[in-house]
Amino acid sequence: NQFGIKEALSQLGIKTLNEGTSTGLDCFSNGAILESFSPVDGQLIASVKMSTGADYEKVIQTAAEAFKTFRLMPAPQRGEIVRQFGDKLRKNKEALGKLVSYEMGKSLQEGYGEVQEMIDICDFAVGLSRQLHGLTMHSERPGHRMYEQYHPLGIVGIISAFNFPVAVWSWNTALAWICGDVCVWKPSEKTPLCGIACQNIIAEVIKENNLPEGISCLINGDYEIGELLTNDKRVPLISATGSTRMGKIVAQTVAGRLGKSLLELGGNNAIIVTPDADIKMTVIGAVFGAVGTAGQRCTSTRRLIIHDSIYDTVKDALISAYGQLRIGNPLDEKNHVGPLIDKQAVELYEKALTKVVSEGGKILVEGGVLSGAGYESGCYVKPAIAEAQNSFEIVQHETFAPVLYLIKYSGTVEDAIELQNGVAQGLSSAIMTNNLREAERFLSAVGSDCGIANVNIGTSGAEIGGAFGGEKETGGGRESGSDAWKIYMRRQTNTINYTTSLPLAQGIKFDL
Ligand code: UN1
Repeated sequence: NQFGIKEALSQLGIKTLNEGTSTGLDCFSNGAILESFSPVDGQLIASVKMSTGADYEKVIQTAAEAFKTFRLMPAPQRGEIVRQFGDKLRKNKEALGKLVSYEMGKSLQEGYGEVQEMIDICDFAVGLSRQLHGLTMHSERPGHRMYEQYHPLGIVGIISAFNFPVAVWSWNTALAWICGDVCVWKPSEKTPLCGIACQNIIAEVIKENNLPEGISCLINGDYEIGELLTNDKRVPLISATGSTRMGKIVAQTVAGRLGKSLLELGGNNAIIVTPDADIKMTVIGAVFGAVGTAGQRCTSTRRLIIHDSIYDTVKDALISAYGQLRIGNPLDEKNHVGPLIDKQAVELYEKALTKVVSEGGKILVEGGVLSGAGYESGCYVKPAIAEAQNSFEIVQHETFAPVLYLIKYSGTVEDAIELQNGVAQGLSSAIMTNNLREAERFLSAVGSDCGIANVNIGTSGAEIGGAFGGEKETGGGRESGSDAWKIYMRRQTNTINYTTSLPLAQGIKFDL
């Protein structure tokens, strides 16, 4: 407990055995026990009761009941609730950041960073609660007014992944709440305690404001409980973050009942390094992008597409930077890289390294699983670099681990862009160059095909103010900033006639 985990758990209301339900006032979970082990030290942190089908039914009814009143609360007042939530997050930033780091395994700084993203989206949402604007249009008919308005949608189902166990939930909820929706969250079964902690924080705000508890609901369990949510006609929007495999199932299920889905799926993000790149900046951006969160961000840098004229310089600089990485307990701020989420992730990492070699790749920085003192959980691996071809099957595939592929290009920036776009995913991308023509081409209609395209920064670390998401197999959804709020509302076009006659549109005459 040298890192204050016990205090953090107690501050966040985490017990040895937790109820995984709504705010806990009316509903209790009755399902099997889900144990949460830390990848940091392999210890059991606490357990959570999973939700049964009957629990799920109670939760949805509680949410539906809450929606009836919450949708009537003026949006700026809902913004005030989100403001109070942001304030509570500020007070709990240290404890929640620590829990994220301990349960998920990312570095403490990144755990705090994740909570900061939650605070930022709350601030963003508070402002937005006075700006849920529709347009007014000029009617073609005299004495008519036409405008559009946005109404609350209903219950928003949120399915989130282990890698951002708290932030992704808040990107959705902060917007959904100011929009007048209520939320039902199924967090990853790998990080259930982060879910309980968030729910405890918002439950306090809801109680202090005498609001119905169903505004924020939590269900814990595996894919089966997720399926109840995605199949449920009472849930008009499903926001799902995770693998492309999972996303395809969710998309088909939700489309089958003509519901809306917001998908944030896999990435296969590349940085193009042109002859005009600043090498020092490139190395910092690439190393953080590849080894930050132990390569488990959907925005992690997986591929570096490097011009052959500077290939060796970049390669040598990377090898030397990797030599300085300290791998170990992520709560200890002197370490750069923490563990992978679990042993299954370690296996996939090992398989990727074997596969890249079998396909003809060359290992430049040796990987491997660490053992011995401090590595007892068996989840710590060495970040690796391999020289590869973009066409390799393993390079085409997103491996959620710190494996970076170096790909050489010769010729022009167009050749590099073709490689960068030559994968099934389309989340994040970047170019390192001081050449204006190259940068602008990369950002043009014939440039990067990703939802995020950066110049002279890496692929990870998107800010809250922009819309976050990607194209192709990344799923097409957009969350957080810009006008991402619109998916959480239903749009209505209204035409009002304030005359005593009824002229028809399109000049149609219909005389009786
Ligand atoms: C994710 O990996 O699921 O841009 C989200 C970033 C973070 C969010 C990543 N702001 O890296």
